[in-house]
This record gives sequence, C-alpha cells and structure tokens, in this order.
Amino acid sequence: LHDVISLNESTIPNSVPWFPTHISDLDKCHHLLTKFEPDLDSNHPGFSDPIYRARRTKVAEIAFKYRWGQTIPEVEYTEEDIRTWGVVYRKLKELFPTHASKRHVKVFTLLEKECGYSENNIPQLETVSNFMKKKSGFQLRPVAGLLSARDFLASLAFRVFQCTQYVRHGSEPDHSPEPDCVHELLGHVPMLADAEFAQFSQDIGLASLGAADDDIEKLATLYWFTVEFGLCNEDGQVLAIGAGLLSSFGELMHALSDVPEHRPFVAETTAVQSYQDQDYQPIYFVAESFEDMKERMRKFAANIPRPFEVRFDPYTQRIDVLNNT
Ligand code: NLE
Ligand code: FE2
Repeated sequence: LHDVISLNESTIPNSVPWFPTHISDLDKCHHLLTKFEPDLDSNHPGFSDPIYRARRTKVAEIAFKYRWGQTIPEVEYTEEDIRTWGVVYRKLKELFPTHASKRHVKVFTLLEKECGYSENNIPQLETVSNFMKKKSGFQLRPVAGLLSARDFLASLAFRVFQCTQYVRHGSEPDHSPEPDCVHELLGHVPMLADAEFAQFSQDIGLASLGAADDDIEKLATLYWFTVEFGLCNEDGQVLAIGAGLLSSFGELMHALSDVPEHRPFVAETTAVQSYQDQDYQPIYFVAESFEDMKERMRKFAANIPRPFEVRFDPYTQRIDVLNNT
C-alpha cells in the first residue's frame, strides 16, 4: 500500500515542523513552559518557601542532565515530601475502588505488590519505568516541568512518558494545577501500564508528529479531556480514566458528582472545547466506552492532513515515514 520513502528527515517537506524520528531525538524535545513555576508565579504555594524552591531546582537538575539510554537517577525524598505523598495516597486509595477505571485499579494493586507503592514510600522513576516496560512497553524519562504540547505529545509516539520527579507543595495536597510525581505515579503510570491505554496514548503521539500548530492544539485538547480528565462508562458505571482526576482526591470526587457538566465524548467537538488549567474542571467528557473513545479518536486522527504517514518500528525505536501520495 505504501512505500517507506526514507528515514531521512530531508525527504520530509520543508513546510513540515521538525519532529523526532528516533527515540534518542527526545533529548532535543525539552521546551519547557514557564507556567506554574514556583520561582516565577506568586500564586504558587511554594513561591514564598525558599526551601521548597531550592529542592525543586535540585530535582530539576536531574531532568536537565538526563540523556536517552541513561538510568534515571534516584531522588532522596524529604520527610515533608513523603508526608505529602502519604496524605494523597491514603485518600486516593480509599476512592479508587469506586471512582477509578477498572484498568487503573488492576495495575495499582500490582504496583503495590511489585513496585514499592505504599503510603510511606515514593517509588523511584527507574523502578516504575522498568515495571511499565514489562507491562505495556511504555517508559519514563525525567522532565523538569510542563513541556510544550508538541514536545510532550511527540514523546508519546515512542511510548515515552515525560515524567516530573518533584513533589507538590505540602500546603495543598488535594489538588495541584501543575504536574508532580504524585500526579504521574498515581494518575498516569497505572493507566499507561495498561496495554490498550498505552496504544491509545501512543496513537495521539503519532498523530502529532509534524502536525500543524492548530492540529497540535486540538490533539493537546483531546489529550486533556481524555488522558488527563477523561471519564468513561464501564459496565454501566462512569469512572475516571484521566490522570488529573486519579491524582487529585479533591477533583476526583468533584468530577463524579453532580456539580460539573458531563457531556458525551465526540472527538470533533471535544477537540475545540476551551479549558482552564488552574482549578477543577467545570466540564468533563464521558466516553460511551473505552472502545468507542478509541475509535472516535482514530477517525479524528486519520482526518488530520499530513503529506506523509508515520509508523513506529519497535525494534529500532524509530519512526518510519511513509509516502502518502
Ligand atoms: N490536578 C492534578 C493533581 O492534583 O494531581 C494535576 C494535573 C496536572 C495536569
Ligand atoms: Fe498529566
């Protein structure tokens, strides 16, 4: 059907934005956004806490120095970090059986058995990454904060999840507007270790490679309302699949209450829904089923115009560029 035209970037039309074609190219995808930085944002709970800010800087160093293929260095978490993690962990563990997707619940049990997940221990990224590789082929790489949507989505195409390593400020455990390792480890990791959810996430990443800016924005919005804040019908019960909900006990209860608006997930309309990222969402999209969400997303992605197609080669961890004419 298609010819593999080349792995060489020079054969991709000049009008196409650069994208990584090998997993090691993710070393170049590190465009951080300055949002929610404790050093820059006076509303951040850590803004007037110099000790917290110094820790953040130290943990961020790991991400800045990290290169593909390296072992992820361990962080020695402070007592305060562990206390904050513990508070969130206890509350969420109580909520998961009734609020979280069955996919999440299943993996979470394994993480407790095999990966040192417990209320007194923040698991290290390297350990968790190895677990994920076994389960779904996803892996983690450390990142210092929020990335640009283009860089973040591109990594998903390689089944790489850019993962923060610092812990949220202890004064606001119930909800954090920015990602932190509580969010990644309790929200994203269990879902990404599910093989089908991993495929769904990678497909968003593949659709983003070389896409135009407005298509990146649509994909990032879809990512927001599914992978971050998605709800899904499972055997007649609406449950959370979104990591932003699965890591915030405040918002997890809010999302499944009667307070916010619930709309059916339709990729084309969800993709253009505006949202804020400071507080609980006022609107959530509910998928009829995970299969339905996947199918709608697949059709949406297939309609994004690109002068080529891409395919991930898991043996070489390379993107094959396929002629689409
Ligand atoms: N609100 C989430 C939490 O508190 O864990 C983080 C969301 C990051 C997009
Ligand atoms: Fe997230």
